[in-house]
Amino acid sequence: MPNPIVTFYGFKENECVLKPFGNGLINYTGILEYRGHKFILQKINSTIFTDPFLIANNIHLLNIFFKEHFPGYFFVSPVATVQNKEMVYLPDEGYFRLFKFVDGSVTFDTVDNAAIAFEGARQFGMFTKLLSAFNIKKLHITLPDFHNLDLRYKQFEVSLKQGDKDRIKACQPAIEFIKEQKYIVDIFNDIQTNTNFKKRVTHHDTKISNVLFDKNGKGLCVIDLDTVMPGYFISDAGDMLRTYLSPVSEEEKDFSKIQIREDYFQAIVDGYLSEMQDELSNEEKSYFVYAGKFMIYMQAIRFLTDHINNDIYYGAKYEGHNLMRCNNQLVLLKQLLLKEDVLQAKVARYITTAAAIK
Ligand code: GN1
Ligand code: MG
Repeated sequence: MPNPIVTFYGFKENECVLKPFGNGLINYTGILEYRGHKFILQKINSTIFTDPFLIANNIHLLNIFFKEHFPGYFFVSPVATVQNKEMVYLPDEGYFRLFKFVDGSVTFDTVDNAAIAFEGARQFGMFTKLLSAFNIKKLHITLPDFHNLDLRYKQFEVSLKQGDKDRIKACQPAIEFIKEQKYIVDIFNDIQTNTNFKKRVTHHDTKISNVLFDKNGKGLCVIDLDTVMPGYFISDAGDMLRTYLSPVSEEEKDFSKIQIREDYFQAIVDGYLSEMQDELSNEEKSYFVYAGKFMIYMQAIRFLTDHINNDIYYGAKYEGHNLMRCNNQLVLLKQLLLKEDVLQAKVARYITTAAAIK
């Protein structure tokens, strides 16, 4: 991608080398080298984020808050252009931003030891906790209804009426299983009117690859702040459970490798609550396992809906890719359901009064 965008940062285009980086599904991410310095260049997918300046504005506000209240917190903010802009729009090219590459940092696509799960969870917990005094009303909604499970289920139902007939016929078992688990949507709807649940600054994409670590496996910071919006803790805790509990990711085709590792569950709870213990109500904590069900189920629905709609959202690298991802997530969900009681017992020590366990 020869890119005139770099000239906005005062770089000489012919001295820049750009290579794709990471496994993000939505935005283009590249690593840019210029005169011995490394940067991350991202092009925002503006079909999905229809107003990327809202993202830039949110990140700007968070940066100001951290600088003022927690100057020691490591926050990766975009590099400003020569004209002091944090995002660049070029009519024929799109929306871009640049970050300094954090030297010595590493990322993981899967979690290979429980200490990494603890650290990842601690980082996301810290992010929300430090922002507890930030007024959530100031945040723009970059993706309306992003984690609205009720709406995701309705979109799935619409796809069953309007989507690809052959694909629908060929994935009946997945459709049936999702319908059978609809109680997960009902619980979400109850949460929305439950006064013991609070909306906080929520990351909404807490997969392990969104945490930067140092070479010794210590968490440095969280990245990918495009979906930071007001939300419930079940979004963040749930996506950690979805992506740290199993040794393999949503891309794994050999489902026999999908497992729920109990010690990793404990590490996520301990890591997240090491920061969030005093923030969450007892009732919220009692939904920790539900959080995993919520996010795995929603991700399965999103992948299946996309498969039925001919892969218009996530795209597909091979025929049936999104159906495979959906089935992978459904196996993960089934495994979680089998261990629900054992896992819930691991949260109990954090619940100080007799809150009902969900
Ligand atoms: C997308 O693009 P990426 O990989 O950061 C998606 C998340 C999903 C994830 C599944 C805006 O995230 O919600 O959990 O794929 N982001 C958006 O891998 O839809
Ligand atoms: Mg993301």
